[in-house]
Amino acid sequence: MSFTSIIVQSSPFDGQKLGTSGLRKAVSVFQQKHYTENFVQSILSALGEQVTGSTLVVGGDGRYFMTEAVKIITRMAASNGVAKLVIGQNGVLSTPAVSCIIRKRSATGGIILTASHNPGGPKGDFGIKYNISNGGPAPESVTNRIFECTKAISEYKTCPDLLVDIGSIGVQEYQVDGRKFIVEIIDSVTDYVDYMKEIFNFGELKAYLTNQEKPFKVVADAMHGVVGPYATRIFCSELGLPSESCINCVPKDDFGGHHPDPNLTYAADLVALMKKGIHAFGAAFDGDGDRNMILGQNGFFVNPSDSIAVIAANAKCIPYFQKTGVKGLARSMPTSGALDRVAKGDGLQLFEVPTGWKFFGNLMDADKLSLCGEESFGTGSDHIREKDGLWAVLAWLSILASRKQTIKEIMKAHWTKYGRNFFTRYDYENVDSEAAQKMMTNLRQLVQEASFVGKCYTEGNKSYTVKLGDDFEYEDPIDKSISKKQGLRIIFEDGSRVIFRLSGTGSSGATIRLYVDSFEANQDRHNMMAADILKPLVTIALKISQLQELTGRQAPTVIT
Ligand code: VG1
Ligand code: CO
Repeated sequence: MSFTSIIVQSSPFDGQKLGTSGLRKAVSVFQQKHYTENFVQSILSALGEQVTGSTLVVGGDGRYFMTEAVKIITRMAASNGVAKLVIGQNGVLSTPAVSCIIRKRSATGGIILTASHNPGGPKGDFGIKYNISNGGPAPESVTNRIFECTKAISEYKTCPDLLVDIGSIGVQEYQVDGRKFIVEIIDSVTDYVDYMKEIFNFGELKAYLTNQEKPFKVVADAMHGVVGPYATRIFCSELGLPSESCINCVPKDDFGGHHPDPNLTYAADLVALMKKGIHAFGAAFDGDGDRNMILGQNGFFVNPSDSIAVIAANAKCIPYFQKTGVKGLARSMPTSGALDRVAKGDGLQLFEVPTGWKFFGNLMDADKLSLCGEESFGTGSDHIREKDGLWAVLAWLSILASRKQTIKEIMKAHWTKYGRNFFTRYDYENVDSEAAQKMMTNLRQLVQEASFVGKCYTEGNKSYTVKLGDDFEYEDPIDKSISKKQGLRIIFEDGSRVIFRLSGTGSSGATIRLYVDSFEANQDRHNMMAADILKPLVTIALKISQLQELTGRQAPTVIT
């Protein structure tokens, strides 16, 4: 079938700036005439000459407006000279699956349709991310180029009559403006699951999980996000677990009206289920499948900052790392220092990067980094270039199968060996933007004053003296690019840290994140609650920032 493209006149929309991870706005914003088209054209234009003859992977988390977006992308890609699109069946691909497929098929890049952990549905959020040829989120050099295109756009190219069937697996061939345009619809799950079978020993895992005398009860909660079909295939079809092991595994375009965010607040149902004590292992995932929460029996919570530290310390339980070794470790700046202790103990290099997975890619491509994580329930490795929720779960299950201990026992042994970093994050969602900006501006000024260092803050019987205050700045060790203003840090003499950042993934108002990290070597205190240990530091942080006075918020929306 042959088609002819047309040029549509358009003009820029304000604010098509990519945040921590792609462009995220309310669905109604994306539904405006030309809005999505402008952004897609900007991605394609930012590719420059690379676009001609390129192969792009396209897929998303199944949220409302995704199929419309796939249609728009298909028509525009054809008109802009893309040679081939690889699309998940019905448009469905998890974020880690996109990364896996880009690498496996040596694609030019990929477009991911998701607003990740943000709610979906007609009144929820939509989002578009662009990933580059290494499979990872576009670095700032690329996202800045896309943003510049959005500001200068005057027209876009599309092929309005082209209608691709995204429901049927197979290859379709079209002629567009005299060029061949190929669309390959692939099974959403197979490539990813095949890769997991290379990384982990599925035979051993199956034997451990389905042991007739002592079956290991697992529950995986997909929160109605994209992980559902992947989890069902892996846990039920491959590892032989009963179907009730997978809950909320039918994807819904509005995630059942919930936040598809795997934390103690938004995955409260799973926490309640785990507290019944029936399951030895529980996990939840976010909308696009790159985040994970790990829970042990009776709801024992594994803090994400600890999770990556435990996986790093036990990497030898995973066949992939038996082959590649561990080249180095990395965490985002606000993530607790638990990983630093593993790096020190095991003689590995540790990198501290700004928030957002895009900062890990260069280190991985340069063979300096194998395992990395973020406090925001992101865990991953250099097997792909995205964080990977199911990978994290399989990593934990491999460690459990190899050590034959419970999650709680493994965590306790880890703290005994390395000491414990207590960590908490307070999120204040949908705060008035001006108030949030004002708080950050005041605080930036304060922490950068020369007299700030040496100041002593006392709360109850605890005193903390400021060792350093700054606005975190990062120089990429590989391409030497510099990222400024990545979060206000207050570091005390004893190594405790208080960090303030504004979220870059929200779609309305501002979200303030307050992170608190404190190391405790004394084993007698390892069983205490993080909330109790960190209370003085939280109080000091609130006082220094005047958060409550400036925002009018007495309590955070979410505490991790
Ligand atoms: C948040 C997290 C960050 C994560 C990002 C994308 O960003 O803090 O660690 O990489 O979301 O995750 P921010 O700017 O809101 O703090 V996902 O799973 O929403 O793509
Ligand atoms: Co996500």
